[in-house]
Amino acid sequence: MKLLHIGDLHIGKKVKGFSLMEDQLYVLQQVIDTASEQKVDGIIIAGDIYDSSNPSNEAVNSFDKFISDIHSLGISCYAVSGNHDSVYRIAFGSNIMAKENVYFAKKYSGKIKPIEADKNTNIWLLPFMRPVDVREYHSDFPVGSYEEMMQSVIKNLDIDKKKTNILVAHQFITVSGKAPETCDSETVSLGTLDNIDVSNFEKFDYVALGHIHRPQSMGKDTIRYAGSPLKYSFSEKNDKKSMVLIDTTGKKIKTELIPFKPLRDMKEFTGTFNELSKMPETEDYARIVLKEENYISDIKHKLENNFKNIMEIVYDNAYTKTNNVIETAILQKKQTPAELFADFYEMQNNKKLDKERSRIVKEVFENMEGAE
Ligand SMILES: [Mn+2]
Repeated sequence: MKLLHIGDLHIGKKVKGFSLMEDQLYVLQQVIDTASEQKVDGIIIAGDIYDSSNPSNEAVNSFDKFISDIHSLGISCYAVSGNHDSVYRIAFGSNIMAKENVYFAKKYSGKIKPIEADKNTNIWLLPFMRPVDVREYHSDFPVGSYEEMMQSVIKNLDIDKKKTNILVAHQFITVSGKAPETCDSETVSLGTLDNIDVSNFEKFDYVALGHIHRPQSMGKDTIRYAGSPLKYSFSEKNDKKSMVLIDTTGKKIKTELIPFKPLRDMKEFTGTFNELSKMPETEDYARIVLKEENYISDIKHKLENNFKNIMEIVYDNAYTKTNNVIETAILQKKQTPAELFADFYEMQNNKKLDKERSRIVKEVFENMEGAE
């Protein structure tokens, strides 16, 4: 079987107020084109289909077109919901659509049956889950952590080892405690709370993961985050987004990364105003790092001749450098709001807050606390 693995579409996502719908339709079309060129048998969508559990009409309409296009190719679709999706809304009509080989994972209810993708291949669809979603169905197993949740779910699967088993999941996976490379556009919890070690997936021949937006394998080639099809933050400016082509026909599963070409890239441009205004015109989403000591009025407007889609402008100069140092210093100290204000006053005015002013500031903060 040949399958395409994608994930974290976040259809309907806005970045810095820009709708990316046109960019999203552009990359979804590449999925359809690749599926057709490569003659794949199905497309796996590993969660975060939408950016919101209550997606906009436009987002729903775009996804509807996408699954209709997949269906028109005469191939299957295997999709799960992510932490951004509503599992109930994603699974709406799933029994009916399954008759047309469009499969959506339902809310977990204690038992999962595989989808027999062909006579040798079973595909297991797990929606994004929290321990609370599983606990009531597995009272015989401790389900405190995400790891225990996954162990109890997998323990309960009737895995036929003679077949190729593919798992689709949307979770935070680690390799012996090592976390995947994350970026700013994901919603992941801090710490080790939702970690699930990769060793729990030994029974599967391929694990199609979603959740992390940077494409990467987890310990071995056949356990992968597809990554998002587009950059959704400037922390991803150097990322190469791709879909995974999986071939299960040989003895060993083969994977190949097929790059996405964005309609507009997301890039950072650094320079003085003079340098920037000599740069070639671009439609790419731009973060401008302006190396100017003095502020330039109406700068966005002035730069828009060259940069058609400016998402962010920041100054890199002596003032912003010291400010960053000051901000970090403030964050490291534990101070009351009144003490913080006194520090700020001193910074701005080069003299200490006098007694009378201190009294007023203290009173203001006390009143604010009282009002809460
Ligand atoms: Mn995501």
